[in-house]
Amino acid sequence: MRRGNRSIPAQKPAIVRQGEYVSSEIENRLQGRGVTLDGFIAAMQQFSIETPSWGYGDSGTRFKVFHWPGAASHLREKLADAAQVQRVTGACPGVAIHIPWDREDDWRAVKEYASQIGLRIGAVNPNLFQDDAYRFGSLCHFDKAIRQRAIEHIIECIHIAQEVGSGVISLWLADGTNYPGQDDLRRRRRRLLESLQTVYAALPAGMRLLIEYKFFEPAFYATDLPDWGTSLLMAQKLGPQADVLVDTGHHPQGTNIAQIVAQLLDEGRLGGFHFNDRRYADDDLIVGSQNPFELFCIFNEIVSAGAEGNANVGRIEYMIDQSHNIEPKIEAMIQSVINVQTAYAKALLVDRTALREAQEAGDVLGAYRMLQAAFETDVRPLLSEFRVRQGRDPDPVAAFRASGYVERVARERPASAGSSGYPGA
Ligand code: LRH
Ligand code: MN
Repeated sequence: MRRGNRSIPAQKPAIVRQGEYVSSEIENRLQGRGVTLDGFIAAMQQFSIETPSWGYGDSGTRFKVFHWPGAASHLREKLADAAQVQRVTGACPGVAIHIPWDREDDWRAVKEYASQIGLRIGAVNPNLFQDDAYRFGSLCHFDKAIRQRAIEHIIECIHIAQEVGSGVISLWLADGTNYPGQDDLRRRRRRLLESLQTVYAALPAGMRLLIEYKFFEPAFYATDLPDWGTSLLMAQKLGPQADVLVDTGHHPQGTNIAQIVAQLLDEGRLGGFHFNDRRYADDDLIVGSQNPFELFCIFNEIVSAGAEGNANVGRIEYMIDQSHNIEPKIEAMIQSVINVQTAYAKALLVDRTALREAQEAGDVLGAYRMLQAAFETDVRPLLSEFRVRQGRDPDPVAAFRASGYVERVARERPASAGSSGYPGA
């Protein structure tokens, strides 16, 4: 089978019969919770998550960027790697891009190349944090000319999105101040709103603007978009095409992100997620690798709202935003997709009727145990069954390792072919 200019060995799905993975005992337990195997499989089939182009290139910390042999260094290599993740998981046909890290001359050719290898270009991320001009901010800068420059970059990204067939602009601002008094916080807020209104007016019908927040870094006194409330207020002032993006690494320690998700769903303004995990700050580690119960609670809020017909649930953009500084990048992405599928699968197994009864009977621990029972259910057999029914290997990581892709690209791709664009890479 040929894809682009490289032959990818045909995937020999392991000879596994349908229904082999899910014993009748498991199926009965599901039934006991009001869940059918077919219903579970159908829900998993509808779930997809975007991978970030920047997760395939070299990345690091301010201390060091380690170069990974064969790491993708430009968009087509990043897409080729993303196609591997899609091949073994079937859950991530979309790839988010970052401009200018992924800038190309012919976006139609990129769209064509992506579809040839079974992908589509997802969210377009403007970059308003790497230009010298943005030392004091971009859309909040006190100099109107700098704000205009930033607005023009976002409008360029809107045009790129139109060319590649993407319906999402995913905007994060590094804007903020480092010292009290450095700038007037109310005037910055008004500049931000005015700038965003100019951007919003440039959005074609149907295109969404997702407003990401982060409580600190690189600003260390005040960040102009520090929390979900500020992003929500801006989205509400702008209009229905603007929503809030929740990056799971962007909250103060101890924040209950599941509650933020519940609130945004109830407001109908949850635009999407940048999934990753952290122990300390914005660590951008593999989602679900440090606190899988937190991720489960987030999906529990989404499934609960969906079960009650919440319309916002069908409009959530699921995306991964990570940097793989020491671990193999493609395998890390596959593991991330598996971890998200696992959290979602467990949330689908909550007995919602019994949970509601326990909640409204004040049965505190009874209600808690409903979630605990779902979280502690080993969903691997169910996910294996789901993958086998799609003609895929039940174990995506094993399937990828068996492909020899990593060894081949390490041979084929010139060592320092150029920077992935990541700071310091
Ligand atoms: C900022 C952020 C943002 C991206 C960047 C790569 O911390 O989460 O979403 O633009 O990481
Ligand atoms: Mn992010």
